[in-house]
Amino acid sequence: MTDKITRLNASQSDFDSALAKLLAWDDSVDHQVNESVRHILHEVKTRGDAAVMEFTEKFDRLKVGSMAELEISQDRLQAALDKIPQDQREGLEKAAERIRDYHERQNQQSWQYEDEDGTVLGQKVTPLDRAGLYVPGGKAAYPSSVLMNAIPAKVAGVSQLIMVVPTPDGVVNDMVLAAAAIAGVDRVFALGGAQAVAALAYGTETVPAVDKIVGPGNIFVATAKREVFGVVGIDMIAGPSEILVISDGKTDPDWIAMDLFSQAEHDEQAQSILVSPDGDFLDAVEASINKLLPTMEREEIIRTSMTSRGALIQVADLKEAAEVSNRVAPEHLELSVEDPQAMLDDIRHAGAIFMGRHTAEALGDYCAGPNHVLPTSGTARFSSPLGVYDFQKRSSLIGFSAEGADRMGRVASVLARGEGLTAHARSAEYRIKD
Ligand code: HSO
Ligand code: ZN
Repeated sequence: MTDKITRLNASQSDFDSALAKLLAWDDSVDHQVNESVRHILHEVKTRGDAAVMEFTEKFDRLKVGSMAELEISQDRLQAALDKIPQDQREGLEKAAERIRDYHERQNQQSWQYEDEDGTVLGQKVTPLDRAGLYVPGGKAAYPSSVLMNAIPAKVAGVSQLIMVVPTPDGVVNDMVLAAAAIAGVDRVFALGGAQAVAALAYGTETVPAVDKIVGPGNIFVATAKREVFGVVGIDMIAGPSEILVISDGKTDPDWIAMDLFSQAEHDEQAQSILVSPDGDFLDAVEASINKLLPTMEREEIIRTSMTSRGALIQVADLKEAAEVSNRVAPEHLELSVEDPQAMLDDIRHAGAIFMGRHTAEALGDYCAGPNHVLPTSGTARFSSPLGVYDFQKRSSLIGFSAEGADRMGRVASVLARGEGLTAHARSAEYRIKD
């Protein structure tokens, strides 16, 4: 390795600023991108299918005579499922089963209770009517992400799940279509970019408008999602993948190096950090990194990610390791230690926590069961993995008995008059017994 991987020590005087510098990344939005996304959104909103077809021809070099040609039929999804290698089909099916089992436990229940006046209060849980799932094309077209986004939506009870996936030059990814078939996606359109987000948000003659758009995408997709937020819901704006490993120094250094690579290989901006109280172990992992890197298919991406955003951090003990991790609030946190349960109380911010030496983060990406759509860039401080609850909403239930209306009507009347809102007050007062 020419560039060395950053080495920090939590005891160094400038550790705070060194850590802050390490975590910073450029997420500034390009003015040019904003402009062109706004234009695309406006065109699709006002001209519907015609604009979507024009942009698809321009950006994906895909010319069609009608929008219907851009819909990928259920038969085509089934054909993709039949076409992919048997081991891939079984892998997707096994993963889907585990993801479904896990997410079924997240289903929220409606509830009601009655107070002493016989007044009923509660919360009614309702799935979204329609959700849209954006699936990127090209090198980030992950069938596993189709499962991770689509299954919670279906478990939540979403009646129509509409997927969009760009097919530049008409090239489709059969594994992505197979995953859509397994997850029970209702309709699929060969669309991408800001025009696909616009079609889902505003609806066109052919593409139904959805209530929420989920799924990752490039800068155009992310910008479009930001712009349509409010018209529809969105999930989150995903940053580059991250992993932070806390090790007690007793795991095979090759395992740890490969776990760091597993997120570094996603892209050059991905971030892989190892934290350990054992300085010799950090040396051993660095040696493993240098030994294993030339064997990697994505060597250059991993090298760039590891040398520009990776770090090996020495701490005094596992307590301090947890403190450093909480400051990073990583998307993925591996506790590669003897007793991970004992560390849990100290861990406050992480998208997903992988417990123990045998728990490679990669298994969580595919088939453990929990979702791999996780908060990135420190947002685990205030947000959670994608789940069933992202496809459900809650309505409050309020049903006053005559006694309740009398008692609480008096309270409401006083407060309403205090706010100077007479109609509110009188509306409550009509129901007060004389
Ligand atoms: N680690 C990625 C998800 C993924 N990995 C998909 C492999 N395929 C985001 O956390
Ligand atoms: Zn991954």
